[in-house]
Amino acid sequence: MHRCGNHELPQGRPLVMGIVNLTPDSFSGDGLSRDTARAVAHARRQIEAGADLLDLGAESSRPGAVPTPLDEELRRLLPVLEALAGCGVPISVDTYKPAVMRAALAAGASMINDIHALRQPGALEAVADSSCALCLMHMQGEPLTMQQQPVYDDAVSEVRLFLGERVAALLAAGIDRQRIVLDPGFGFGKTLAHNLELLRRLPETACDGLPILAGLSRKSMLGAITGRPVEARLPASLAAAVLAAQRGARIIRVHDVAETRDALAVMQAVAA
Ligand code: 9MG
Repeated sequence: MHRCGNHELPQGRPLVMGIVNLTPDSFSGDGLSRDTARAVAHARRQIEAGADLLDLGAESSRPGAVPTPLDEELRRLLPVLEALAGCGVPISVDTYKPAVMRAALAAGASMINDIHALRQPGALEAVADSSCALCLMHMQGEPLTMQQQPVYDDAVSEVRLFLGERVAALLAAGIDRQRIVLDPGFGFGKTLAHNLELLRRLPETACDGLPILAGLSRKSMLGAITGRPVEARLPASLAAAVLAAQRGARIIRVHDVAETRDALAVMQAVAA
């Protein structure tokens, strides 16, 4: 991904995307839905800690989550997005709703991060004429039920096939491939075994050399491995970030920006 709105992204090292969760979600202990000033302050701290990009999300996508109405998603998102205009780093907005995409782009978003990979009617049209980057994520099912019984013959080839089909749909809609980033969607309709196989074989999940975004921070797969509750998964999240970066992930989506930057800096120093 070389195009991200008007922003130049740093080259030569994995990029860290800081999560700004604007939902009332208490799962990862970071929900900031009710207070714009607190959310903006959190976002600014993520930038000071070294975030290369921010990802603002105003609808929970954790397992079991129910959809958020459009007006509520916009109410949570827009004041924070507007307050962060000109903050110096590209802002990604995590949404699958075309109306939110349009509003976010009008308010200055440089990337759309879509867990539905632009499959909603009108989504391709909402982003086609902009220059924003586009993250296409794989998910089996919907957040409400996706973890009930995920099934694959071969998770890696099915994720790759899906992402390849979505890339073809974007190219057919006239979208430049330089705008596209792919994501296997750790934890989205996957068992622990599926997630581990996807991480082991991460480079095989993306097609045509497109960049990969990996989101593993604090996820339940790390709880399943370590037995730790969500608030004690920082060491496991750092290990997962390094493993993903070593397998070529270009963007790592995390809650703990400074710690992840340090872990990746050690990895880079050893690799040099
Ligand atoms: C919104 N969201 C939560 N987890 C995610 C992940 O792993 N990737 C992307 N792209 N978005 C995510």
